[in-house]
Amino acid sequence: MKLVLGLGKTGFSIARFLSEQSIDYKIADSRTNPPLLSKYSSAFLKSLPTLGAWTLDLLKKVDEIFISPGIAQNESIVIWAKEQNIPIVSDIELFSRFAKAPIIGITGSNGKSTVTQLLTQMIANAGIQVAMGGNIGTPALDCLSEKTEYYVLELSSYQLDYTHHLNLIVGIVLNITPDHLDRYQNFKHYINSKLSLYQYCQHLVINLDEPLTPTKENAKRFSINIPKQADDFGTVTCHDICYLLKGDDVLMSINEAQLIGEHNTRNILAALALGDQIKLPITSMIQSIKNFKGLEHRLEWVVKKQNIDYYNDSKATNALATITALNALIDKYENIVLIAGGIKKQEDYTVLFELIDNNIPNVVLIGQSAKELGSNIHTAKVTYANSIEAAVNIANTLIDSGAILLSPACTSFDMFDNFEQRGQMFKNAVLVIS
Ligand code: UMA
Ligand code: ADP
Repeated sequence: MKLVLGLGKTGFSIARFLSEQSIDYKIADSRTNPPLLSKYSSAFLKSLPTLGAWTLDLLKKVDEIFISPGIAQNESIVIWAKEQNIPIVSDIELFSRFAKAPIIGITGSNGKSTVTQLLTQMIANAGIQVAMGGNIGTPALDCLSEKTEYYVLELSSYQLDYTHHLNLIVGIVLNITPDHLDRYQNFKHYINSKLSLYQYCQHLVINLDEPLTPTKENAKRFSINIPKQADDFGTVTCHDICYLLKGDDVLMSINEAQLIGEHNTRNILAALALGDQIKLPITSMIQSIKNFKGLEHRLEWVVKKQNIDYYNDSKATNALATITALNALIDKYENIVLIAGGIKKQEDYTVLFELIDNNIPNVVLIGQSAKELGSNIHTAKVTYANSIEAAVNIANTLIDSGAILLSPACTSFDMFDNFEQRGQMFKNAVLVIS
């Protein structure tokens, strides 16, 4: 008997898959009302879920556990299962047992979704059947199809922690910065979790600018700098224009891409190196880069109205993400109004405050942390607003040309359901401006 732990997207997809395979399972969630309960109950009447606090009873007659990534390793059920030597397996490992086409794995602290999406588009543009899933939103098992020629999976450290067997044709660890430290004993454990991806790869892609990545032979390499070897991807800046390079060959000017910011140049280089490892034609990859609009809510250009460009970066829920967005726009615009605020994270915002004071004339603050953020901004003019619509209207009165950027550096839960709703409401408010 298998035990499925968690009744979110992942647990649901595992239950559906096991049912289709006629494999006996039971399913449990520590929440009394997990998000997919009603959907599950109407689809799989035969195996009713056990809800509420974990009990030892759950492990009776269980020979293998399929676990959701949201369940931490220090949960009692995980500790008991380990004591009883019951294997604990991620949906990713289960997926890889059944996937017939090659799998590409993408992990890292930042940029995973952008690179996953761009690479998927590159593969599709080359006329190859490709399926995309994992941490990006669609559980891997929901992607399984006989027709697929490549799978592109975004992998979180949570998923990697419960994965011990995986066959990747190529994989990448994009970058590693402190994250999820509530789930890991320390940063070193998080680093090891991310780097574990490389042990599953036939071919590797390495970011030369990430010092935490060990050098590996036979890896395809990229860096924001001039390539060191003929096969490396990199950039060169000539007369203020940045060009993408493979070795000495100029591929395109970065101005031809719709993605902006140095972080996105790195993401593009990563996608190129991954695509090159599976021998996608360079010309078709270049076309995909030019066509790629990026992901919603990540430094997403919304519209230009009366000389003002509006950007929605609602996904920026921490200081570093907002720093990244500002750095991408500061060189492009003389006048920027930043709309920020929400629930502040327990992290150091000093660098963000300095960046604002040195470069941004106007800030409009919303949400629970507005006053606290405002008290740390000294040079920029700070205005407070009590809704996103009011923030947009105030921002509009502050400049005649330039950019208005929503990049909150905070989570959204004080005023919105999630960052997606915050971004959508920002866009709605922008679009009604006359
Ligand atoms: N939970 C319980 N009890 C349980 C099971 C879960 O309390 O029995 C809680 C967890 O602590 C967590 C939440 O429920 O806070 C959701 O966990 P889950 O594992 O049920 O989540 P799923 O709905 O299955 O979604 C997961 C990923 N979520 C997490 O890793 C937390 C989704 O990534 C992923 O898109 C989906 O599988 C499909 O693969 C989301 C995410 O936030 C976007 N990922 C983190 C990130 O990107 O930083 C890692
Ligand atoms: P992830 O899926 O890893 O969360 P996304 O592609 O969704 O990453 O991007 C989320 C945010 O992370 C972006 O809005 C940007 O602020 C930041 N980001 C994206 N790519 C990078 C990168 N290569 N390096 C640093 N920060 C990045």
